[in-house]
Amino acid sequence: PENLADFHGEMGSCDTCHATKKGPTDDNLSYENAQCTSCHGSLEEVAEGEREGIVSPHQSHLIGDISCTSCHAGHEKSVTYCDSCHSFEYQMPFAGKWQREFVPVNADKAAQDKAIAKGAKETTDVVIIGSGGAGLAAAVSARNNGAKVILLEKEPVAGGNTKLAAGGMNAAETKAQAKLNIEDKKQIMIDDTMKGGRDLNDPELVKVLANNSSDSIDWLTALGADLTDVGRMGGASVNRSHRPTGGAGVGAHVAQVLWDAAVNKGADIRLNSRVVRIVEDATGKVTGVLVKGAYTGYYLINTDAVVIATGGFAKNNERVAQYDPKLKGFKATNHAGATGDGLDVAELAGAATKDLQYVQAHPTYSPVGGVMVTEAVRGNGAILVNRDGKRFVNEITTRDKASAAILAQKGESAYLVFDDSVRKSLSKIEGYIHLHIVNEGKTLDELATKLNMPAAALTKTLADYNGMVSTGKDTQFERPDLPRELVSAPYYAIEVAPAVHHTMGGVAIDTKTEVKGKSGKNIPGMFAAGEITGGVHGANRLGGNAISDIVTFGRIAGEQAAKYAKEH
Ligand code: FAD
Ligand code: MEZ
Repeated sequence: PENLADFHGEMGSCDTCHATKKGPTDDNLSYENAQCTSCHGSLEEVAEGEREGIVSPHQSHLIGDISCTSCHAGHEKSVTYCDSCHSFEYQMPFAGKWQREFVPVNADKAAQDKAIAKGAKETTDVVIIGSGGAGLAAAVSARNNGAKVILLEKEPVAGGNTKLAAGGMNAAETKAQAKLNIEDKKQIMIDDTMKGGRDLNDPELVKVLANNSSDSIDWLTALGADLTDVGRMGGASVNRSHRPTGGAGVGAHVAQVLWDAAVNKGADIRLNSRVVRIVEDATGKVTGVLVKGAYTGYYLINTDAVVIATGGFAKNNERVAQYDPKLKGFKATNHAGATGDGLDVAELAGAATKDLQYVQAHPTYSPVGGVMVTEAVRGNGAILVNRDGKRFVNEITTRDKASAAILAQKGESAYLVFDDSVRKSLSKIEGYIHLHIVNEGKTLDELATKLNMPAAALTKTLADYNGMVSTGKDTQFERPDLPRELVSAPYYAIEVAPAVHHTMGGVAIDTKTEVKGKSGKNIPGMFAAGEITGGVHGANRLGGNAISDIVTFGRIAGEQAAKYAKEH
C-alpha cells in the first residue's frame, strides 16, 4: 500500500474510516478521528505505550482535542506536524516531508465568487477567525454576552502562537504580586511599554492594556488558570510576568483554559477552516465570511460581526523581509500558520494597517532544537556568554538590543549559561533538556570543554558575575536585576541565536477593537484583537505583553462584537 487509505482499504472498505462513500462530512474530520481512536486508543493511551526518554510525538505540547489526522493522512502522504518547528525524523508510516507552500487568500477568485453567489450555508451572530488566545478569549466573552459563535481555524491544531508562549503574561497591581510583596503600578507598566516600544505605541491602546491587565489575570483565574508565579522580563522595571506555579509555559496553559471554556460555553469551533474573504454589503458593513474548508470546500456564513484574531506573520519570511530586509533568511520561533493571510483578508476588506515595518527578533532561539528558549531563563538568572567565555550585554535588556548584541558576536550566536538553581526555578527548562539542546557540565571546566570555550575565561566570567550579584550592582553591563549567584553545579549551556518572533504591526483598531478602514472611518461589524493588530507595542514589544494584549483585547472584542450583533 502507498498510503493509510490503501492500507485500511485492504482490511475493509471506505467505511473503515468514513461514514459515507462521499468522504469526510466535516472539516474537523470528527467521524474519521473517532474511527482512528476506536481501534488505536486515544492520544494519551498511545503515548502511554511509548518508551520513556524518547521525544514522543504523542506527548505533545499542543492544546485542544488533538486529532490523529493532524499528522496521519488517508489518501496523501502523512506529515508530522511537529516538523513545522522541529526535526525529529520520526519513523511514521507512509510519511512524507514537511513542506508548505503559501497560497494567497484570493488565489481562486472565480470559485470564491461562485460560492458567494450561491448564498449562505448558515447564519450566526459572531464569527471569530483564529483559535489563538485572542480568538478563544473573544469566543468566551462573546458567549458570555449571549452571542451565537462560530470560530474558524485554518490549521489542523488549535492555539496558534499562543500555545507556544513560554515566559509569562504581564500584569500590574495583581493579587499574585501583592502576595509576593512586589510593588507595581499600572502607570509603571504603561511607562515601561511605551519606552520599550520607542514611544511609537498608540498611548490609548497601551492604557487599555495596562489598566485591564490585572482584571485579565482574575478573569483567567476564574476560568481555572494558575498564574501565581511572577518573574522578570526584559524591559520591565519590576517582576510582573505571570505564569503557572513552578514556571511552566504560560501559553499552552492559558490556551487550554480558554479552549475548555469556549467549548463548554458552546462555541462552534471548526479546524481546517480557512477564512479567505470577509463579505460586505454595498455600504461597507460586514455581512459574512467565505470559508475554505480543507475537506468541505468553499462555503459562506452570514454573520453580523466578525472578530479577526489571526495572529502575526513571522513565519512568512518573504513577507518579513519585505518590511525588514535585515531579517531575510532568518528562522522563526512561530507556529506554521503565522503567515499573515488574515492580514490579507482584512486588507482586502478595506482595513487600514499600521506599523507593519516593525518586526521583532527573539534573541534566544535554539537552531538545533527548532525552539525558542524563553526569556524567563535569563529573567531567573541565566547569563549570555560568547565563544570567548565572556559576557557582552545586559541579558534582560529589550529584545532588539539583546538580538543585535548576539549577532555582533563571533559565529553570530552565543551561549545561555545557567546553574542548577535556575533549572530548579523554572520547570519549562525540563522541556529543553527533553529536546536534547542543553549542554551539561559537572563543573564549569567540563562545560567549557564541551563548548570548546576557554575554561579560565568562563570561570572568571561567572566569578565576576557572582561578585556583582552579591553587591547588587552590575558594574559591567548595568543589568538591573540580579536574581541569584550561579554557584550550584551542574552547569548548563544552550547555544542561541536570534530568530523572527513577533510582528508588531497589523490592522488599525480603536480602544473598543473596532477596525479602522482605509477611508478613516471604522468598518461596521469588523473587530480585531491580538497579534493581527498594530499599535499596542509600537516599534518593539516587551516580553510578556503579548499574552496580556490578546487576553484583554480578545475579551473586549468578543464583548463588543456580541453587543454589535444584538443591535444590528
Ligand atoms: P495566534 O495565537 O497566533 O492565533 C492566531 C490563529 O489564527 C492561528 O491559529 C492561525 O492559524 C489562525 N489563522 C490565521 N489566518 C487564518 C485564516 N485566514 N483563517 C482561519 N484561521 C487563521 N508572548 C507573551 O506575552 N509571553 C510569552 O511568554 C510569549 N512567548 C512566546 C513564545 C513563542 C515561541 C512565540 C512564537 C510567541 C510568544 N509570545 C509570547 C507571543 C504570543 O504568544 C503571541 O503574540 C500571541 O499568542 C498571539 O496570539 P493571537 O491570538 O493574536 O494569535
Ligand atoms: O513575550 C514573549 O514573547 C516572551 C516572554 C517570550 C519568552 O521568551 O518566553
